[in-house]
Amino acid sequence: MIGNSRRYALKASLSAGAIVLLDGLGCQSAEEVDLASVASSPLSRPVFIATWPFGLAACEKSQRTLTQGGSLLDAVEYGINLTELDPKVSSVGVGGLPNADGVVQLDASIMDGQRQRAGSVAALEGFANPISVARRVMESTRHVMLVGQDAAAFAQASGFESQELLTEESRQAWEKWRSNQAGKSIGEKTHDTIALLGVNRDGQVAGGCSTSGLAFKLPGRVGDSPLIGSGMYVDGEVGAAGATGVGENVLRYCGSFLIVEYMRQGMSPTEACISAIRRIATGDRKSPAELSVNFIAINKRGQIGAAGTDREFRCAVVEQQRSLLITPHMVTS
Ligand code: SD4
Repeated sequence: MIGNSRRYALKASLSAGAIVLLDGLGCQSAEEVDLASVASSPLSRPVFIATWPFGLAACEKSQRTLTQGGSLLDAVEYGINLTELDPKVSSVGVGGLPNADGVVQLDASIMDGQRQRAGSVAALEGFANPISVARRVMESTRHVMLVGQDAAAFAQASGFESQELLTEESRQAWEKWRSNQAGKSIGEKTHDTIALLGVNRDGQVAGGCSTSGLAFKLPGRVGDSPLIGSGMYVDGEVGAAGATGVGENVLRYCGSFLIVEYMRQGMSPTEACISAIRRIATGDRKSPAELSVNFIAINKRGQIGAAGTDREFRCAVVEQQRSLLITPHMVTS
């Protein structure tokens, strides 16, 4: 099951160009548009793009943060915080589905294209906003990545408050999985990371991503999201990319870094996303439809792009006053 994104996507699956009401997304309305109609030239900066329909409220929060005088990094962080704190999103932060032991372990990363700074946390337990902890790692240590119990100790020492992340709903989902799972593999379809990328008026670029990872994963498993260059990457001279899907299929190819490098070589953001998916499929000798890899990208001019292998994949874009829900380019064969 794909939980939130599929539910939200169904609510939003009206014809292209329609103004759709998006109950449960925390935002008023969005225009559903074809990728082609918005991806051929740069949008009006500042522009934010995020994975999945729940990314719309996050992008709107990012935009508001800039309008209210916040920095681009604030915008990325506070936008993602909104999703992390939404217990209805079962793949990020509070309410995220737990690992096989019933423990919620979160991964997140943030990156600033101004000076190629980055911070990340992996397998973090007990803190609702891993993106904020990742930012703290970036800004107040000389390191990039902290993991597990030591990341939690760092968060505690940095003043973040710990809390229970398992909700009644996510606990019940875990109980159900546990009672049904004998002989079955990990539920690969229970994933929906938020990756959020932004370019401000001056063409500065930043990005972040946050996830509870694959539901019912092995304890200690780390996905692509906190690995700089895999789940997310920013290059201040080029643009940024982010991923959602099965992390194992993204991190073996440094998927987001690959997309940024393709853009550096002159590809549009969408072409770069498609090329990365094809590269993964070729390397794995599999059909793209078997991979569950989905990407968003933006270049520093404000041109956006997206491509994926999951039919339900959608992304959200906010530019100035417009909120858009976009069906990315599908790569299935
Ligand atoms: C992971 N890529 O941990 C994440 C999960 C995900 O959309 O994207 N979900 O593998």
